Amino acid sequence: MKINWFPGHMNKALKDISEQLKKVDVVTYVLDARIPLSSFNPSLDKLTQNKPTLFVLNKIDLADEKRVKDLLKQFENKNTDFVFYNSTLSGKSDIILNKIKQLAHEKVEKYLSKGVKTTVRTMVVGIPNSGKSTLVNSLCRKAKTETGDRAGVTKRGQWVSVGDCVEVYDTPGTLYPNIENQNIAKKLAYVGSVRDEILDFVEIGGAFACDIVKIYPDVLKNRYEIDSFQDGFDVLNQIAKKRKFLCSGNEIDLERAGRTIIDDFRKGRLGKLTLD
Ligand SMILES: Nc1nc2c(ncn2[C@@H]2O[C@H](COP(=O)(O)OP(=O)(O)OP(=O)(O)O)[C@@H](O)[C@H]2O)c(=O)[nH]1
Ligand SMILES: [Mg+2]
Repeated sequence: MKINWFPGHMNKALKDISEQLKKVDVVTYVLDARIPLSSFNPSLDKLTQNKPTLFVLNKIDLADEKRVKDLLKQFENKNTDFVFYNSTLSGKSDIILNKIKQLAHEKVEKYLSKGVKTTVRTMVVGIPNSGKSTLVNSLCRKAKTETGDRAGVTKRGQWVSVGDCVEVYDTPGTLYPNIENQNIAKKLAYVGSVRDEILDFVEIGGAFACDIVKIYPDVLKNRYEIDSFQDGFDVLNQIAKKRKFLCSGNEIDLERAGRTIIDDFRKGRLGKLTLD
């Protein structure tokens, strides 16, 4: 199975992002802390490379913070900043707003020196389902944008006023036209950034099992009491047998086992994990 998902609304979104960027002082680039490298989108990187950028390592509550820190060392430079964040918690958004204003300090100071208060504009970009709209709602402390536990909820851009002289543009999650690196594509699928309907959950669940034990050897033992296995199918087989997942005709339901392991990962039931 080759994983690729680039629906028409994403192509439109990238054009709109390019247009709206002219009005924007700072880019707020939301990365999924469970895949901090694989959640970079080369199409977005190209568009936003000349803007000061705040990288929000979102979903940090589900991720392995130490591993994320090690991975990000390579990106430190003076025109960027990082923040680890959980967008579902309320009352923490000042950290983000302050960092955005800091990155726009040249503009803010220029206007202040003339005695004028200016508006700082930021655009929130990132892969689907990384939590962009939830972050925007967290910044304005109101549910002004639609959010949802699946890829592709936001279909068009939307300006939202956050108060205290900051405006935010929420954008649809974007991927890129051809994901050649299928290791990256699999990780995007594991975290829910690719539409679930195009995935084969036997394949993706089995692949996840094999990938995760390379980084966290005890995960399958801790959650499913699986001590050893031959391949991904064997893992799903063992889970299905232990949980008595049967199809009609009493056949083992491998698909349900595949969905179970992916769902357990997404909900944090396997622990705080980072896959890059
Ligand atoms: N645990 C956890 N869940 C989060 C966090 N941020 C967002 N979510 C959840 O992730 C899911 C996706 O959130 P959205 O804000 O709709 O994601 P999005 O990036 O706007 O998605 P698209 O519009 O499809 O691109 C929702 O179920 C949110 O509740 C976070 O920091 N931690
Ligand atoms: Mg959204």
